[in-house]
Amino acid sequence: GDKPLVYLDNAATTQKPRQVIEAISSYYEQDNANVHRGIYELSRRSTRDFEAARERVARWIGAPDATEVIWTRGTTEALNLVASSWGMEFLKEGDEILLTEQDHHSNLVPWQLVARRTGAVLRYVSIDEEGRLELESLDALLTARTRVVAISHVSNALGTVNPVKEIVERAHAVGAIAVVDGAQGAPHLTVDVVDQGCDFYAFSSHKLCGPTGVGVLWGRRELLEAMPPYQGGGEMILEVEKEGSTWAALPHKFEAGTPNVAGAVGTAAALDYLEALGRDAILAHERDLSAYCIERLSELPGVRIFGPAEVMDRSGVVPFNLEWAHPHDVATILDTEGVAIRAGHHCAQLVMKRYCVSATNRASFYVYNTRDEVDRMIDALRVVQGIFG
Ligand code: C6P
Repeated sequence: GDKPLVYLDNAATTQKPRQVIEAISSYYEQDNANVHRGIYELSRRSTRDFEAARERVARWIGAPDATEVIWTRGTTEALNLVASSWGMEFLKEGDEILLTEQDHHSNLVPWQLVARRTGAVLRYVSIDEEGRLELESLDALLTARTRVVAISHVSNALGTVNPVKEIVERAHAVGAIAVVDGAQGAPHLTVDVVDQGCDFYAFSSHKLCGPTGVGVLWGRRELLEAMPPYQGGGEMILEVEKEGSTWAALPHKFEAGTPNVAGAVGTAAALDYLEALGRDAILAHERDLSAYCIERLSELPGVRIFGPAEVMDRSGVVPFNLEWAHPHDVATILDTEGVAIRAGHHCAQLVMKRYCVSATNRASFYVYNTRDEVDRMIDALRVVQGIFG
């Protein structure tokens, strides 16, 4: 269109800074070779970049050791890895998996699949009017049969920042492991997996200014050691015999096939970029925009805003509905005004069901957004109001 773009769909994916694009093209121009295989200089360089990126990620999330950092295609694959490998090995009939109504499908469906195959039972933590997990119900839901508690650090459909540390402690108290979907956490909050105490933490590079198709699973060493491989292939074996094989050491046991080396390099560049901005500054900026957005939205008639009223309990995600216009119509008209927001169920249909809506509008902010852009969205919503209101 002829209107300058206002991009407010950062929870879906972020735009890429020049530093990231240049790191990727420079890798392809100068260092490209397969990793961990060649005996020649170029492959050593590629392997060095790939492993340095792993170290970079370890620092970003406070992982004690980079060999606990596994490259995946993204959050979705990371969570499927845990459910398939850990779940299929350690869950049995009657065991309980505790999920939440708040979670993204990628932290629900893999566990549903494993439950069907193992006979494990699914339980759900409900959410209150403001989109917070109902932690009072944890006492009843966490039992000696609970083996896994899977939660998100931050909800993509509500913006709620969850008290992960407290939930992890309570999961551990009954002997369950805690799996944290950090897709909306790692890009926005300081993450320290040791302090948080979780057993697994997953996130995607593309939501923190990095490239698509690459992400991370961090896992606690003892658990990763005890788990069988997720996929078989090159890179992940020690010795192959006709009857079976032995596995490579961590992290390679979980990295079958040629990895996304350029993706790893781009991820490291993205983390350097964000670190230079400062993680506290990023979160403060997002919260300022959320607060401003909520304030400006409240000027409109018939507006319903989802998620916690307290802005310190949310990140840069503002879901809202307008009584007088369907979210898909809102997003379509906003698009003609040059404003990109997301409308739909946000892969969190349990959240939609909880609030009896089929869809919501969602504005989500990142480091480069401004208050002026929020104003542009409000102006565009006035155009919608002129048509439907
Ligand atoms: N949420 C959104 O618009 P992938 O697709 O694997 O990179 O991430 C999946 C995922 C998992 N958990 C949470 C909390 C997420 O927000 C997402 C991706 C996007 O909200 C696309 S549905």
